[in-house]
Amino acid sequence: MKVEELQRFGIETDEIHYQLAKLKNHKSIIVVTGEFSAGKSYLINCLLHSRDLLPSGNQECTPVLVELFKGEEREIVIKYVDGREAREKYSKEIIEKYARYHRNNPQDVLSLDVPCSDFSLPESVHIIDTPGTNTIHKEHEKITEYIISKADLIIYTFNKVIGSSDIEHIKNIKKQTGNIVYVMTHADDINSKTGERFTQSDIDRLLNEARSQLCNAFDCNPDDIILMPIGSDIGLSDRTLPDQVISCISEFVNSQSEERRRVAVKKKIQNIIDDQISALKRKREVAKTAASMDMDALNEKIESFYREKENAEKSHTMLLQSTIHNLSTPPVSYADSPLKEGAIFRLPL
Ligand SMILES: Nc1nc2c(ncn2[C@@H]2O[C@H](COP(=O)(O)OP(=O)(O)OP(=O)(O)O)[C@@H](O)[C@H]2O)c(=O)[nH]1
Ligand SMILES: [Mg+2]
Repeated sequence: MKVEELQRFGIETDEIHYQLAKLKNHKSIIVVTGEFSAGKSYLINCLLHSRDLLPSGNQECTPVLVELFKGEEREIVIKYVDGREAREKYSKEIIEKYARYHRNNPQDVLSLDVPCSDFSLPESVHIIDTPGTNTIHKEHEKITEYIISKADLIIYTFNKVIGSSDIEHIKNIKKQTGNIVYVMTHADDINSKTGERFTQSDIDRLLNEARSQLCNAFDCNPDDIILMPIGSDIGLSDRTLPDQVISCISEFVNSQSEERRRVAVKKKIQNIIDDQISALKRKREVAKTAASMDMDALNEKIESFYREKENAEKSHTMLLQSTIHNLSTPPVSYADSPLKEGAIFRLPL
């Protein structure tokens, strides 16, 4: 069965194409998320050795997605929610204009593509900064939710303490992926009790508290949680902690063997199909209560969908292989970025 044939069952094939193209292009999408002001943007700056690459600040700051990747710093692509794109000559001012929240931000910008010539992460990585959660800007949260569904790895940041709203957010992330690395930011803060910088034992105590919060909430083994501290300010000069985060990202990327990537993509495609089955089932319920609707046609659609799905499952590996092969000229938009065209149209903004 060809991917396009799934359209007959109302399945959004854009997303499937995107997943297959990502597999083919060996691209790793790493999404940095967490509550507003947790330190997401500053963490990325620290990892990329630049104090002011991304705007950061004490008030809600990042209003759009910012995708950073290895590339020549020639231009910045601005993507709009309706799929339009604009290109600007690369400059700090352009990043500042779009990636810092102010009252007059254009409302319809979804993301920026920012190349970095000096990129200290593995070459296949595209690291994405996101607007913070737990704010009054619900549209920002929608953008963040959307990009989390595309992530291979989530870096979940929190400022020293994990609160109940963090737990809620992490619950939602876990519905999409189990690949989460927790990063406790502000490990270089001043301890208000002592007036001195946090000592190693202060940091260990905070890490232990966060670990037990996560274990209690998700009923998991403490050893299964990957949790590391960072002080993004001191980290700009003392690379001990940032290097640990970079090693962790590199290890993740290296662990993504072809087979594992295939399994992950297969799971994502399966989820897309299962979601559509659930949607069809819901429609059937609505149809039942409405009584007057064409039940036979709807039932037939569901039955035939199940049949097709079973067949697809049997030959899933073949489907993936042949589809990847057929994608020798994939729609460039999906290969380039998770934020383009079809995918954007379906953003529930
Ligand atoms: N000393 C220190 N300051 C930090 C650290 N992380 C963030 N900050 C500061 O905390 C403030 C918020 O950091 P941001 O990186 O803007 O936070 P954010 O999570 O990107 O915030 P939003 O974009 O609003 O969601 C800024 O003033 C940063 O300089 C850290 O690890 N150590
Ligand atoms: Mg930010």
